[in-house]
Amino acid sequence: AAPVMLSRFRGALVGSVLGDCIGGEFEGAVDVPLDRVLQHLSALDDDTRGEGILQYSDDTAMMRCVAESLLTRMPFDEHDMARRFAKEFNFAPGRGYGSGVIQVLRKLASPHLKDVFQPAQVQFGGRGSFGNGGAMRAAPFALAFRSRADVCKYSRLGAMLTHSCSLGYNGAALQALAVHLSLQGALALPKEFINKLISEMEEMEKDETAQHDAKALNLSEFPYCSRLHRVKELMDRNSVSIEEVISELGNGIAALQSVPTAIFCVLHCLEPRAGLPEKFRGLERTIAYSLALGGDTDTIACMAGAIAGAHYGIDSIPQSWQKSCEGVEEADDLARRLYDLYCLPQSEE
Ligand code: F2R
Ligand code: MG
Ligand code: MG
Repeated sequence: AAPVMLSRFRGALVGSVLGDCIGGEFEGAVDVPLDRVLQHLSALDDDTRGEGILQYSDDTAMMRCVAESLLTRMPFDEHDMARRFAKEFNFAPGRGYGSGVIQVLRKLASPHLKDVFQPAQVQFGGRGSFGNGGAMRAAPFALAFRSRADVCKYSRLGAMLTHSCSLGYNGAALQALAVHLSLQGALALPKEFINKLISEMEEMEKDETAQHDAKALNLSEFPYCSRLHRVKELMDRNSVSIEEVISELGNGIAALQSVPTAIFCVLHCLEPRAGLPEKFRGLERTIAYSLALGGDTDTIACMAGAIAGAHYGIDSIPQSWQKSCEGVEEADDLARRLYDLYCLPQSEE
């Protein structure tokens, strides 16, 4: 039976934290043999290792700030969200933040700052960051808003606090939309799921700024659409190697090289896959597969974990995995509170 909505909400945020904590082991690794991934995952079943042994990183730290801000300041308060990012960074700066975003987070801490979007706009010589930091924390936007238009609008704004390049904030919107559609059960029809994402991104990438940024970075005119078409082509193939996924979609720290990849991981693992244990259910397969790609594994697994968790629900996540990861209980609590908020009438704009 399809999971109920509350289970999907909890699955989304807990899946996101799990991907971050479990994926952290391989972040930056070039070649990750599948047996090393399986070894890492089977160690999670070892009861003697203690609870919360795998720590979360910036992905979860910032996701929590987004969720808390949405819960207290609906629909969106940029000053509140910026303040939470800065406070969290000041409290725990060693969570593995990107080297560029650190400068933004320091500036956001200033009580004299009037325009909270300004520090992001001066990053990288004024081009802004195209990193995946906006996308890695985007899941709560899908849980807070019912309409697709609101999910897009606010996930982009939330990302712009640190990522002013359209590749950065459009990547965040793509991730939030994927979680939104997954919550609605759209992964039951995978082809329709990907087609919907492509048509949403076509609209977003028509935008003048998006066209300008794509050109300046020497990318195709519609960079996310073109990656999502590649996802579709890979879905149609009987067998796909890890090397092909990396060369076609990427596994890097840029949003363009990781958000479509995370979406592919979820789609590819909807069915059992050779090399992955038969006892693994969908979310376990998705996280295992994300890790085997190497590169930005915590973030790809975090994003794939959120989309997959929204599809399979909380009951599909092994207790041993949940116990091994720091911050699962807090994520579960945030998901429950966002669900309560989601159930209240929302104003139509
Ligand atoms: N940063 C990491 N992992 C590597 C180091 C971990 C840590 N220092 C340790 O070893 O303990 N992971 C986390 O960062 C990613 C999200 O990054 P975010 O928030 O997007 O940061 P930033 O700095 O804005 O962008 C990341 C890098 O992308 C390149 N870049 C971005 N925009 C650029 C542009 N316009 N021109 C040129 N380069 C650009 C830069 O190299 C940035 O530093 C997640 O993986 C998270 O887990
Ligand atoms: Mg991280
Ligand atoms: Mg990462």
